[in-house]
Amino acid sequence: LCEPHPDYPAAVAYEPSKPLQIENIQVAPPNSGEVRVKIVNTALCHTDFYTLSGKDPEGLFPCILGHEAAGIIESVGDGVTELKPGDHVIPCYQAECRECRACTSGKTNLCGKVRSATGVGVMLSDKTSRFSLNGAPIYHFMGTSTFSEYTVVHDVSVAKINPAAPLDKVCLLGCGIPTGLGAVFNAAKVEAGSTVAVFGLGTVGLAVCEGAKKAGATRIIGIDTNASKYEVATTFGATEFVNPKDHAKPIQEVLVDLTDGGVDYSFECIGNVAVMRAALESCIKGWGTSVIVGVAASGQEISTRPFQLVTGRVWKGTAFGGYKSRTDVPKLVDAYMNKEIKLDEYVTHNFKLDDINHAFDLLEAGKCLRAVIHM
Ligand code: NAD
Ligand code: AHE
Ligand code: ZN
Repeated sequence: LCEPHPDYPAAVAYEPSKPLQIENIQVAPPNSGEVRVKIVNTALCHTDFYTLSGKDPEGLFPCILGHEAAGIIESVGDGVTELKPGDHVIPCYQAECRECRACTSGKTNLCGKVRSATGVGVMLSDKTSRFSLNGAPIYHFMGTSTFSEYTVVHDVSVAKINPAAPLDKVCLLGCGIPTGLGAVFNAAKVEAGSTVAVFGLGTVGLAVCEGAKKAGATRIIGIDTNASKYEVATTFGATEFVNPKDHAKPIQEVLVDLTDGGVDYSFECIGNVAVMRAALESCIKGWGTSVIVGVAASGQEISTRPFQLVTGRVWKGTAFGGYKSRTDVPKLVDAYMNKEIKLDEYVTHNFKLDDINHAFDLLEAGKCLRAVIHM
């Protein structure tokens, strides 16, 4: 199985803000501690758009983007014992080695084992890429690079899932939906009866709405500058909406007035540092907690008056909703199979890999939630 591999299509990002190019690339066999995965479906997340924009300090070009996918193991490298060809998997940008200080702390999902390599677009064992085109290397992205029919990932970054699960739906469990749900359950720990504000009603924000509803929040206020998001957000649990464009005063003042002093929990799901401040300052004095989920561009910084924190508000953030990838992603797949969480409702478009640039255009224009690519 680990023989030289014929060429297979991938969408290559050659330069910031330029359309991806479909190329037949070479994907080397997996090295020790690695697996080669045939990607069946991949979706696009706003973070792919962010890195393609050139604003990600870890963005390297040429690279193969993509980190929200599902597929089947094609071959495994030496020393890989827990995965075999034929296993259905979700590649995860958060690894889980179960051995490092982070994994054994019981306090975080931010495994440290392969992060130094995935941040610079290579594999850990030899610090090189498995992707090339006519001998020229192409960088990996987030340790996943799922906009390719074949990809190579570290074995500690692979969640093995129920083979009965539809890959064109559970691919979404690679990023956005666990992030939103986990922001509610793991980061904020929203209680029944809470008032919640959700800034940004893309897939991540809608998953926050879904989680908040499940947690028993009674008011779920959706805030988005794109009013076309409100109707769908209602179906995910949002109970009311505020469009910042309809108000002359700062949005935090609007929310404080609407909620008798501020919300119990707020979530920033956009990646805008001014909105992060507004989300914090929308919280109630004494206990209000604001969770940063959005990813802001290189060089951006957050600020607020320290008095906001002195008076009891809490500012925190979350990556992948705090979920441990290999342990929790299979459980989320089972939750979907048991109809306990939504996935189908987030898929607004389906495309072939050749149409991936159109999917990027729709995401940027706010006209889609998740576009799923069928390889
Ligand atoms: P998306 O593009 O689908 O949704 C963003 C939403 O924000 C859109 O509905 C847009 O209209 C709205 N918006 C933009 N500017 C606004 C403003 N000033 N005020 C109010 N609304 C505004 O994106 P997504 O895929 O849902 O991702 C959301 C964010 O979360 C991105 O920054 C992404 O990079 C980040 N993200 C973080 C994690 C993590 O682990 N922390 C995981 C996934 C995504
Ligand atoms: N390279 C980026 C990092 C951006 C970032 O914060 N990424 C999120 C995931 S976004 C998924 O859509 C994350 O989980 N980060 C933790 C990690 O270890 O990367 C930048 O801006 O520097
Ligand atoms: Zn993502």
